[in-house]
Amino acid sequence: MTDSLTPRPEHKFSFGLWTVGWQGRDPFGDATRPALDPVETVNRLAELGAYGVTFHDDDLIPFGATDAERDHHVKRFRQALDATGLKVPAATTNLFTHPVFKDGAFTANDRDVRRYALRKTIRNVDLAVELGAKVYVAWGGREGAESGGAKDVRVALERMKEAFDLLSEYVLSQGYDLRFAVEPKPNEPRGDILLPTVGHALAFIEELAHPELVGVNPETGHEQMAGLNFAHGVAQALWHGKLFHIDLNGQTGVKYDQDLRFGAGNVRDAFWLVDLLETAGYEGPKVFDFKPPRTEDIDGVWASAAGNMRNYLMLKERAAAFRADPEVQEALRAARLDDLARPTLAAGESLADLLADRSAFEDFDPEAAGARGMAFERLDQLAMEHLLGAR
Ligand code: 3MF
Ligand code: MG
Ligand code: MG
Repeated sequence: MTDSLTPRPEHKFSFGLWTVGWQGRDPFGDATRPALDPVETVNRLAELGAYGVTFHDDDLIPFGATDAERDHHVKRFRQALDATGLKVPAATTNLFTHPVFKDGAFTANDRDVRRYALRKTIRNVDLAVELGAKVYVAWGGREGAESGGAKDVRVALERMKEAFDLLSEYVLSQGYDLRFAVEPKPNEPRGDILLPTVGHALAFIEELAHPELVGVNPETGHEQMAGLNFAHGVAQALWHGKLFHIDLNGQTGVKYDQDLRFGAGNVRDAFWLVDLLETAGYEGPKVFDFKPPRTEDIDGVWASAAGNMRNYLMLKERAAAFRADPEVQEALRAARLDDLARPTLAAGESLADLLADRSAFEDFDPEAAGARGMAFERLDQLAMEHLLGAR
């Protein structure tokens, strides 16, 4: 293994306790693996070269635990973090497993469920901050509906706003250095989930009382389940300054949520995503939110976990080679990416100047411009050759 393919903490790779800890229970079958002790997970992730670990409250502290049990679980976890140096860059709330959340949490029709969901979240926000988290992820998997009359979407969005405004007020009142990251998903487990894509979430955030405290946590498979281009969604989040966190995994097109390891599934989208994150200088944590398939035993779980990081690093090498190749640079110019980077009006030019510019319209030759080739195929073939290691 070459050194550049060895995961190290500075790569900021992180894993959810629920990922390697998934026991393989699915709608059709029972668990195929035993439960994994969070302390064992911390130790193994550190050995594999990860930077961090993230968790839902209930991954660490079983739902319904007493205060004494809670302290015990947190203490053991903290000791493992201290011993290994693994960080907790982010944390989140389980607002989807218990039957109380069957109709949602922040947007449940039942008001007492919404109040409980806020209290459960705030309790774990305190723990997240205690453990050093800077981001608090909010995935509203049960915020949605299976039928039209069951949810008044405009009213539910008002309740969702109320929840984020209250959470922001709490963080500000405590003086916490914590920001929220909304994780969009189109469906599963609900038939249709509110804030289904990165674009919906970005628009929602602008309606909040403290939009500066809220960004997005896009996930590969979630955007691809909606047939969307993940790299494009992430690029738009970056453009808005809203990429607070990212969940990476693999998915093969529009079907059930596969949660494959990163790089499996749509490898071309994975290549462009890594190229984007690396060239944009994204410095936040990169979380692998995958599920080791239920065919795997515990050795297969760790092989799958390691595969995420190695695939990222291989794609990073391939993307860097692509960008450094003089032929690619020439192909990028031929495809006129440099022209796209030039503002459409020249420096100092006004709208009136554009309107007076005959070369922009009266004397412009659309037939000639329409006949110009864009040379994108040559550029894409070069990308393919780098991706497949042919160059
Ligand atoms: C579901 C998910 C979630 C979220 C998590 C918050 C259970 O498809 O992706 O994982 O990522 O709840 O981080
Ligand atoms: Mg997911
Ligand atoms: Mg996720």
